[in-house]
Amino acid sequence: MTRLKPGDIKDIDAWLTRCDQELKNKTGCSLTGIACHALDCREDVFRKKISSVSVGVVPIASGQGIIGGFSTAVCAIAAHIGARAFVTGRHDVAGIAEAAGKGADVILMADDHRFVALNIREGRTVDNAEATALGFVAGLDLIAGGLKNKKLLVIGCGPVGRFGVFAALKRGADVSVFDTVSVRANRLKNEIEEKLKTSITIENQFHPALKKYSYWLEATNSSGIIDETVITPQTYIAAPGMPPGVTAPAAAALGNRYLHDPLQTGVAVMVAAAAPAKIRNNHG
Ligand code: 2YC
Repeated sequence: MTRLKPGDIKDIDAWLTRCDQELKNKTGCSLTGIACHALDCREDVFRKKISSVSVGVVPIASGQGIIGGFSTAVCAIAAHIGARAFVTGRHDVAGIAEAAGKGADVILMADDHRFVALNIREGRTVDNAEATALGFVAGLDLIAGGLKNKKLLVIGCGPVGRFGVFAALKRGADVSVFDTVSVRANRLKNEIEEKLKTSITIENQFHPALKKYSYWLEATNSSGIIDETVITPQTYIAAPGMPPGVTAPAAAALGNRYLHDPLQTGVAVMVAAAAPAKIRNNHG
């Protein structure tokens, strides 16, 4: 799992104000709208109810330790979609106890291995990898005018790519996958056949594959693997991968056909998905 750097998240507050406009230009939705689209819940009802949800963000000092600005950024995103969010003064177990003592319904915390939203009332956990995949596939669905029957290439069969395949299949996409480690792609193909009784295609060569698809979910931890030479006017990319797999010139060439952020989409979907069921279960 890629570990964010303070430099990746230093402008979250500024970005959040700018992002809703950018997202609306691209998808027609704000960050809250993307989260609601990802979870198939009505945004108007969600917006009314989310303010009743208390979210405690707990810094975790284990392993490689606390990332400067991480908890503050996570808290700002949770507040931006309307939750009552706070960062605990204490970290680790003392922080978890503090959050619970302050009435948090949901606790957000990340160590070196997992980043989860834990609903302590319902005993439910939402993982950042699944939430990120749901959010970026929802965004791609919006910028692509619907993924149903569209051929989609998922690049990277790690946790985010794997959840991305499930999310895209659920939206009716015709999914293919590529991974530099072929056993990962094969394992995912077998899992999809077992669990969903449907098949996905494995692409074995990266650049020849890119030429065959207009819709890509880039979910790798490889920097700069997609440059402007492979971008066409028909290319649409949702790119949760960190560090960014799409170069700056390629992102400029894509314009509104490109979605990427280091944390916001995943956290917005985590908070929405971890919110009490009465808030989410108002299907659009
Ligand atoms: O500040 C803290 O509490 C640290 N323990 C946070 C560590 C986060 C490690 N994970 C990452 O940097 C990213 C996540 C944002 C999503 C996947 N990896």
